[in-house]
Amino acid sequence: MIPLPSSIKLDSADPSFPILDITHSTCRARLALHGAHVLSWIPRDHDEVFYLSPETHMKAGKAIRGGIPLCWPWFSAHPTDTSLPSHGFARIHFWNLDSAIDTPEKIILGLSLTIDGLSAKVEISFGDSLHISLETTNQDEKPRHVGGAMHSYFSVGDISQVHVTGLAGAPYTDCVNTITADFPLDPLHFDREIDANFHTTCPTQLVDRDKKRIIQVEKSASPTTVIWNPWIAKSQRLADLPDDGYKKFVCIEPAILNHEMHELLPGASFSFSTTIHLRAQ
Ligand code: TA6
Repeated sequence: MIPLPSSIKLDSADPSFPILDITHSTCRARLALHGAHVLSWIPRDHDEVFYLSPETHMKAGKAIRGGIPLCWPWFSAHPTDTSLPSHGFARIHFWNLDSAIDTPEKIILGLSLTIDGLSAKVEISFGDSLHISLETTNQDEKPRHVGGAMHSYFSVGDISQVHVTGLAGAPYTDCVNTITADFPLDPLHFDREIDANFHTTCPTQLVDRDKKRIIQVEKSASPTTVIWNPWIAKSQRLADLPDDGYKKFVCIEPAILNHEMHELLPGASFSFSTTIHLRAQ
């Protein structure tokens, strides 16, 4: 383990599953080296931003339910080999912690993972806002196609009191009802399972009237934003989510879907990123 600044402690409650505990003047946060997975981010003067299932696995090889799962180097099912893990390798492997820097404005962590001829480097900045940039480099001798997503589970006070704006007019695919259309002008409310891919590069806002806050999700280099809430039946089917878990989160996911994948020539790199801001409503 590299030397850590005093603002970062290694939570060794489970030595087999290292978690970094961050206490900074701007925020508190927690990150698991497994998946380079943001578990928690509590900006100064705000409540917890992310939902973490009380029934999540926290062990090698199992995806964590909540926080920010990094889906890489593909999103959802692999485009050609369905025997490969859904949402890729990143979230089910331990990443190397390469750097940990404490500045007056933020904590900056650098982590890396190399697997199957592809190298990933993620930079995560915790401060008054949260920034994640995920860079892929093709270490293979042949061109490779790469996609992925930042599958953020945003904590909400009451699902009936939230809506998402910023999607007006965006072409979208409703994956539950297999409908493709342009999204209407009004906000997206949650009264059923929502699993939809919005073709937009615009920021989206999660407006939470219960918590009296607006979470703004900005992004770069990802053509799609996925919105997901499992609702009742799917919550009951997911073993790592309480039956009423759907009431407590909305996923807003900057994504590069399989049909949008980048072709990386040998040695080439590309990055995509997200920045999350909060403001009182
Ligand atoms: O959020 C989009 C999605 O692909 C949904 O279809 C749902 O499966 C969700 O990801 C969770 O996936 P996971 O593999 O973490 O259960």
